[in-house]
Amino acid sequence: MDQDAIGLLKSHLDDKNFKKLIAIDNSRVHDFIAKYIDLCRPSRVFICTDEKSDIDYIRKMALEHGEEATLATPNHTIHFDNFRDQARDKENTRFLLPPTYNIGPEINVMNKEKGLKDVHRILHRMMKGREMYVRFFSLGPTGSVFTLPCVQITDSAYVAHSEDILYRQAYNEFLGKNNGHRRFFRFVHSQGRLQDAGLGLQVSRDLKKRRVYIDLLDEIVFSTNTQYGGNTIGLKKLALRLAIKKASDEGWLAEHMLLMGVKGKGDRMTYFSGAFPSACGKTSTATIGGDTILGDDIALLRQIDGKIMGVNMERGIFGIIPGINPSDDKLQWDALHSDAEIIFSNILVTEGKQLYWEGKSEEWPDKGINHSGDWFNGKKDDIGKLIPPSHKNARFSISLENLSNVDPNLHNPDGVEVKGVIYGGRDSDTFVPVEEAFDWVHGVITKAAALESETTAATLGKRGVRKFNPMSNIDFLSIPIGNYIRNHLDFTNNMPDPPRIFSVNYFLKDMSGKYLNHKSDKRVWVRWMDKRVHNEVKAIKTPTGLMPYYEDLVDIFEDIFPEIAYSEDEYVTQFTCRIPQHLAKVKRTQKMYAARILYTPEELFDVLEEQRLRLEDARDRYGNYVSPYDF
Ligand code: SAT
Ligand code: MN
Repeated sequence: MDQDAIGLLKSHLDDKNFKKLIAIDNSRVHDFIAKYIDLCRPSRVFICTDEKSDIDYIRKMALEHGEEATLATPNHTIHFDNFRDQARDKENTRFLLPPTYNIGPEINVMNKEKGLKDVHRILHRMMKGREMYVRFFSLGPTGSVFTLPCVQITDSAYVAHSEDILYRQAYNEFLGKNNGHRRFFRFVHSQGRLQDAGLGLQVSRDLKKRRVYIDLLDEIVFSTNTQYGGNTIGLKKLALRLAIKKASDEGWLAEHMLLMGVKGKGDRMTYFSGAFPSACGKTSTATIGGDTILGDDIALLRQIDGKIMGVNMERGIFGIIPGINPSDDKLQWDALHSDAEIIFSNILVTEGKQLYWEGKSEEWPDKGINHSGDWFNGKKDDIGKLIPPSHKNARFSISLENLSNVDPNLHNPDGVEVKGVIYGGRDSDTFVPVEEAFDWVHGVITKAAALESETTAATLGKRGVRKFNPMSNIDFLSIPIGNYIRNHLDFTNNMPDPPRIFSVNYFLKDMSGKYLNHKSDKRVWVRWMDKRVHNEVKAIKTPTGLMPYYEDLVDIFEDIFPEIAYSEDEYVTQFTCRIPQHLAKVKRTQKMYAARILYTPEELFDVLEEQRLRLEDARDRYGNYVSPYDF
């Protein structure tokens, strides 16, 4: 054990906290904490165990320090982020790597030495006058082959509190015998200097010094001068980036995926994972009702005994709130109106500490307080844009146990067997609402590696721009994209019956720009996928994959939504194969991989070329827009 580290800890921690820390027999833990106490110079250090009293203390501090405020419902609190700190900051999120490393031009990399210097300079004395919170968690269920131990250091009680809702506590795991030198992911966060927002809430002020730096090889992430969860909650997207690298080294997958159970015939339960970019329907798919949820954002997958097993890396939802209403999102609506512990962020607080988010009801309130300060209907920002009551990326954090459809296997250390994998992006003009790939390789390449999505409010910057987003994971990829695709291709090697791959598109529009799907239709698509997995329905072979028959969809609609008459016209409009758009997409994808992607597997080009030929052949025979009845 490093005596200097112990000495430093002893001089900075009070007796009680020192004892809690020293009870962990892992010198890496002590060294890590000592190093960042020495750098950040907090006035106090709080070691948070899994005891209720410790967690209550964090909750209390979040209120006391103005990071959260109480609301009318007990256990509900509101948090604001700076008006300009409402989403992930892609620009300032960088992987720190030595110059010899090349992970490709699509990934934002910075020289490690330079980055460490920069962020260490920012962190120097950054916690002066503040309390440092130290928390221990497990990504994935504890006591499992999936377990990834983590330690978070932060001076934000909001971050520490959010993690309590979203992750599995693991101080007791760290106490376990033979911990020795066990490795763990490390996160260091400081919100920096603060300023007043509405309700006396304190928000990060020095956004120019906002950084999210990921030291990939040492498995440590730094985050400074920001509060938005996607930039600060270490165990979420910061950890995903580390997990992707680790998974790649060890032969498993860490994915930006939901995990859900779909109820089929009798009480059959079939598990699906699904990748969608942020704000493209992951959470709403996992909470559609009738089915069960294990996770809405990040899944870890392993091939074990010839099966693909999956777990949720998390145990809670950091969900997007605008648009949630009682008819489309009943499960989430009910949970949000229960007295479960919830942290809301960037939502309008009205008279009597009530909440209003956009889409909660038709009418906006006249006034209230939100992340822009005092708000009134018609308020504009400094560039003249109307400020809605809640930010488009306003969120809520809640533990999954509070959802009525939580799956009993949520914490099962073995995970669940994944039989189908879904890919979906925000695509207004190309893919049909649901389609199955011909096989694993075809799916990985044409549905996952070729995935594109129009940008949303989950990241800073312009919305609605079509972006290349393989496996919906591009924002988090920490390895060369070609290698990542190779890992997917190889993932089901030696499996006689790998999971089926499907694409869904909730955002398809007709030529006049009208959405062709209702929000709740996704229940039907999921049900169809379940039937396909169990070979209960046949499918139409088209150039891009296997599409549903009208009759099968009618049966499912009738079953789930007896009040809706699903017409043949609707079906044909939705499932028409749009050949020019598909050909353009193939071309974009070929070009992208040829020009910009490192280590693209050769078969990617073959599979795309085959798809192109099938499309051209169909166009020659049937024209540009082909009804499913023609195939
Ligand atoms: O911003 S987060 O990455 O945490 C949430 C999301 O965008 O999926
Ligand atoms: Mn996400």
